[in-house]
Amino acid sequence: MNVYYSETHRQHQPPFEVFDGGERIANFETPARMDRILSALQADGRFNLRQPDDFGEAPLLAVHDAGYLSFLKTAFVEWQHEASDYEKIALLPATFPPRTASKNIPTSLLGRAGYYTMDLSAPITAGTYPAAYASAQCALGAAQETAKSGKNTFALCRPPGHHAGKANCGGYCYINNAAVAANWLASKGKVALLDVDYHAGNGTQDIFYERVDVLSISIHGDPNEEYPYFNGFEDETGAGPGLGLHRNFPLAPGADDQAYLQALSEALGLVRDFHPQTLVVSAGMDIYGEDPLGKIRISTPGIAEIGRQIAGLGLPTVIVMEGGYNTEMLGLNMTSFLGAFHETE
Ligand code: OKP
Ligand code: ZN
Repeated sequence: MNVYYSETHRQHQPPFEVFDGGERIANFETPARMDRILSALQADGRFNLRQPDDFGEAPLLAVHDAGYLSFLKTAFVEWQHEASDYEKIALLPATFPPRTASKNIPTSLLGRAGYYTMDLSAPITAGTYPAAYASAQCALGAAQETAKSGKNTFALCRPPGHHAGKANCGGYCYINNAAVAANWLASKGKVALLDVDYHAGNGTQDIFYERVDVLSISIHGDPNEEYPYFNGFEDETGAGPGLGLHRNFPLAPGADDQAYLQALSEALGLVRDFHPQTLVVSAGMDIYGEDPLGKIRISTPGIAEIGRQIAGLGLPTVIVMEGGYNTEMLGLNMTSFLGAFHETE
């Protein structure tokens, strides 16, 4: 299986995030995550690394707001002119719009930063835009190969993407890699996007909520209890022409392999009924029982079985890397997930 990967992700290494309670802590989303996956792929022997072509900015602009992307691109340099020495390393706003906010987008940098940011886990550093851009190119490279050959591909994306909406970053995400790939593929035929990361894919939901040509489904920790809190409820099912074409499967804290596989089987039924030409999977390994950010309890064999069930759809599939923060187990969990996608190629 070909794996689309760029070393450019290393330019993005935010030194901190701000946790609930206000503490600055080391960022959970690290380059070391990729190193673990790369060594596991290499040890497995059935994967070939590929550098993606450069598809340019147009496919990113096709899912993200132009003002948002231009903010992402220039924010760090602008920040250097106004930050104190302590703050220079990363731009992280602390003021966010309430529901009654004006339609105006403030002209100042901090005003725009608050407007385009969802939380305190997406600091913008010097290398953030280049890394996020390269990450999206990996998803596009994988999508292109799958479209051409019908083979399954793996986009080893970092930073991840599924919390990035049309006009927001947040949750370690800046550009929605899976959405960029799914939208690119949608010009060739219907696409289903299945998000199995532990956290609800609110950015993906935002992007495809009214679309008829993309079915989006997310299985995740119940947003009553879990980040990102404000999307991922069962009653959010799409809007306008896309009504019925978004689905959320919230799982209770402590959910085990069996509970997960039951929700998955219902989700896969919806995918089958939609008759997509291609499947995009947002693959987050933070469903693993020992993940520091997760509260459900999926085992490594359970992760392999989830992969097997999805691969059993027999659809040309682009697997896009999302989260997973038990760095030590990330390599094995990811190769376990990918295992079945070889056999059905
Ligand atoms: C990104 B992805 C927990 C705060 C969580 C951000 C989590 C982002 C997860 N108290 N902060 O979906 O894996
Ligand atoms: Zn996650």
